[in-house]
Amino acid sequence: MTTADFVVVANRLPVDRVVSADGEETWRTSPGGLVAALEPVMKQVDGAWVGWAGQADLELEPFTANDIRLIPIKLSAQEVAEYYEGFANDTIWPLYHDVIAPPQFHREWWDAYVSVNRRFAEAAAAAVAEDGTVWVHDYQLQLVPEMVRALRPDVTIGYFHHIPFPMHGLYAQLPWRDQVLRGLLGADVVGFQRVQDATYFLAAVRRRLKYEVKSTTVAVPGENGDRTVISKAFPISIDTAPYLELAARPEVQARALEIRESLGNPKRILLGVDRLDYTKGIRHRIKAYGELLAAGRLNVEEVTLIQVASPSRERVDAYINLRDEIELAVSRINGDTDTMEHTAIRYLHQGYPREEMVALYLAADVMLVTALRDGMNLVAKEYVASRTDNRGVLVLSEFTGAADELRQAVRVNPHDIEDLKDAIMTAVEMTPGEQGKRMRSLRRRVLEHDVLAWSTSFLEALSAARSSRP
Ligand code: GDG
Repeated sequence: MTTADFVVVANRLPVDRVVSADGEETWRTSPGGLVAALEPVMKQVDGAWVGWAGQADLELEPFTANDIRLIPIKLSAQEVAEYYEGFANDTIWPLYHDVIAPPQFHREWWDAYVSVNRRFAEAAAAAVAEDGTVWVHDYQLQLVPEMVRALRPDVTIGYFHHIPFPMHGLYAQLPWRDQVLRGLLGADVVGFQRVQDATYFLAAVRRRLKYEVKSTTVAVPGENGDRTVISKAFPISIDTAPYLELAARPEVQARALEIRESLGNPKRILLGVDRLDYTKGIRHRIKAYGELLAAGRLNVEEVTLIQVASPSRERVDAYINLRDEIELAVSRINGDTDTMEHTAIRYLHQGYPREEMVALYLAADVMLVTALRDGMNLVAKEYVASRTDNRGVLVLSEFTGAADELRQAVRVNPHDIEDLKDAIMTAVEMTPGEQGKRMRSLRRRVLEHDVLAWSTSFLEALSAARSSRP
C-alpha cells in the first residue's frame, strides 16, 4: 500500500456519499468546518484521511476524492450504536459539556469504543510513511494517539480536541478516566480550544497519573526515559473567504431583504443557528425571549426570532426529548402572541445551504449564541465574518470558547434568564454607531485569526515537537 507523509484521522471522512436515482454513487465534500480547515493543508502535502463514511456496514476500498486520499473505516450497525451514539455522544459529550444532560456509563459501550479506536489506529499506522505525521481529531478518538504510538514510534502525533475538557470534579466520574488520559498522552501535542480546557486536562494528568507537569509540558515516563507532551490552546476558526464572498453577492443581499419582508418587515430580526443540541442553550434563549414578549418589553409586531435548529443525533434519547421540549415552548409562545401578520418565533428544524445561512446572517440585527457550554462555536465567527456592513449585534455566552476572543460581543450568562433578557434588550436597542464600533473590532479578530492561522499554529507546534525529539 502507498503511504502518506501526513495522515488525518477523524470520525468522519470529509465527504458524503450521494446515490442518484439511477443508483450511481458519487462523493460530495461535506460542508463541515474541519474539511475547510484541512483541505488547503492536505493539498500542499502528500496526505491521506482516515474516517468513517457515515453509513453502517459500508465496506469501501480506499479512494481519492477532490485530490485527497480517503481511507474508509467500516462500522457495523452495533458499533454505530455503541461507539458513536453511545460512548461518544451519550457518555463523553454530556460529561465534557458539564453534565448538562446526565452521561450514561455502560461497559459494553466502552468496549466498543476501545475496539473501534483500535481499528482507526491500525488504519492510520498502516497509512503513514516513515517519520510521517498523524493528526487525530476529537473526542470520538481519544485512545488513538497512544495506539498509533505503540504501533509506530517513529511517527509524530498531534491530537486536537474540538469540545471542552471538563474540570476534574466532573472528569473524575468517568470510569475509564485513566485510560482516556493515557490515550491522549500518546500524542506529542494535545491541543484544546481554550486555555481553560488545557488547564483542566493538565490538572487531571497531574492528579490521576501523578506525572510531572510544568506550564504546558508533561513528562510522560517510559522505558527509555521521559517523553515530553505539549498541551495548550489553539482556538479554531473559520475559512472567512466564502463568507465575505457570499455577503458581497447581490442575490444573497436581496434574499436577506426578502426574508425580512416575508416576516412582515419587523424592526428587529433576532437569529439563532444551532444543531438541535442541549448544549446550545436554545431552551434558555426561547424562555428569555418569551418572557420579554409576555412582559411587553418586546412587541410581536416589531420583532421576530428566527431559530434554525438543524437536525442532530436523532436516535439519542436526550435529543428526542429536547426536541419535544423546544417545540412545545415555541408553539406555546407563538400561540400566545402571534397575530395573523406577525409571528414571534419562526422555528425551522431543517438544514440549509450556506448561501441561505449567509442571507440569514445578513438579515439578523441580533445574533443569539447562548450555549451553556461550547468548545468554540463557529456560528458566532461566521456571523461576524458575514457582516461586511459593520452592522448587527452578537450576543455571546461566556461559556463558549469564542467568548475568549470576541470581547466586543454583548456577553451573557445564559443560565441567568434575567441577564439573558437584559442582553437581548441591550442588543435590540443598540445604536448603529455602537454596533459599528463593536463589529469592526470583532471582524478584525476573526479575519486575522482565521482557520489557516489555526492549522498553521498547530502544525508549527507539531514540527517543533518533532525536532525536539531525542
Ligand atoms: C463542534 C464543537 C466547535 C449548522 N446548521 C447548519 C449549518 N450549520 C453549521 C454552522 C457551523 C457548524 O454547522 C456548527 O459549528 P459549531 O462550532 O457552531 O458547533 P458544533 O457543530 O457543535 O461543532 C464546537 C466546532 O466543533 C469546531 O471545532 O466550534 O464548539 O461543539 O459552521 O454554520 N450549516 C449549513 N446549514 C445548516 O442548516 N450550511
